[in-house]
Amino acid sequence: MKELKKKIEKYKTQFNREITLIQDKKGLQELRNLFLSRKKGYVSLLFEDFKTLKPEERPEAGKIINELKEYVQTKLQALQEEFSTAKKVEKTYDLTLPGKDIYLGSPHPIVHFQQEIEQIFLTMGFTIEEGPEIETDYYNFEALNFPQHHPARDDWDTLYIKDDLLLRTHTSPVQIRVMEKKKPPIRIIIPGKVFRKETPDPTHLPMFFQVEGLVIDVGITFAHLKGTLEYFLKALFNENIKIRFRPSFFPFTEPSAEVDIECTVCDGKNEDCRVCGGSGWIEILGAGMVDPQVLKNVNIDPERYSGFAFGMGIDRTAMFAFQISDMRNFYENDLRFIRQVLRK
Ligand code: 2NL
Repeated sequence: MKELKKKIEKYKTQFNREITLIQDKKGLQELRNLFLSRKKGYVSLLFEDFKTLKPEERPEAGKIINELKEYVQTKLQALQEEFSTAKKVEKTYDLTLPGKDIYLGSPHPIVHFQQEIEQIFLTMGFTIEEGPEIETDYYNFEALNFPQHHPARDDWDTLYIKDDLLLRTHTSPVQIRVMEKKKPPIRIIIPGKVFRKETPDPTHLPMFFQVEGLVIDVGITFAHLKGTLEYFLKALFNENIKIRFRPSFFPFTEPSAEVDIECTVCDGKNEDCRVCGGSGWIEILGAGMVDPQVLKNVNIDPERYSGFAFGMGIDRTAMFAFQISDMRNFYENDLRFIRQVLRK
């Protein structure tokens, strides 16, 4: 009897150890066979021992053998259920569902719009140039035909770093730098940041983006200017957009013009239109024939060469294109704004 109790203890310990090692249904069946198989299972063997016991010992022996049997059965049953529910969960996976979206970012609306502009000019054979954002008085004003202390400089609301060092107020200094280095033919655009001393409001910021363009060659006329800008504006807005040229003045071009497009919001039909103020036209570009003095300043012979130039605010134009009423939206970094696919 004592031996029987010891054996039962040993089997139970063995069972408890082995059940923790089971990985699958096959392992479960093997353990069941080891303990409960009718012929050679441990429980059956215990009942063989039972037969050798004295009659008075048998009731207690029978009880503890049966306890082990029940213990083994219950544990195996529980494990079996665990395996089948795990399998059920596995079956409920829908492998056709799309994965979780990982947000990878998107181009900022201004960057996107700038790239659209660049693409149109690249198609026309222009190249893209860049230059410094901190400039000298010479490149930002002097070379562009602004006389020293001339009131025209006041229109540019310049942010000065030192007497002779400033934040560029337009990207024109890059054109000057390119013309100093390269001889015509020149066909370039310069997109980039420019800076003005402005208090932020819906249509003004102290930093914004501009794109300027320059073409210099033999025999360039105002017709080339008109044709190029017409092609550009039709590609950027739409094929049927109406365009108008008005006389204007810039120190660095002569003659100069301002270029308007028909209001894309009201088509000139709403007297109270918030976008065009009821005029039906939106001012979009400044342009002109490069002043001969500017060509002289960079040692290009104005008797031999002529050219045209233009400038456009990227933020301002993007506001019309996307119909955004406040320029500050572009710089508030609200992802709900930035992530919107604003065009195409
Ligand atoms: C505007 C007007 C303009 C230019 C920029 C330019 C540059 C050189 C020589 C001559 Cl190096 N002109 N640039 C010409 C006409 C207009 O910009 O309203 N910009 C936002």
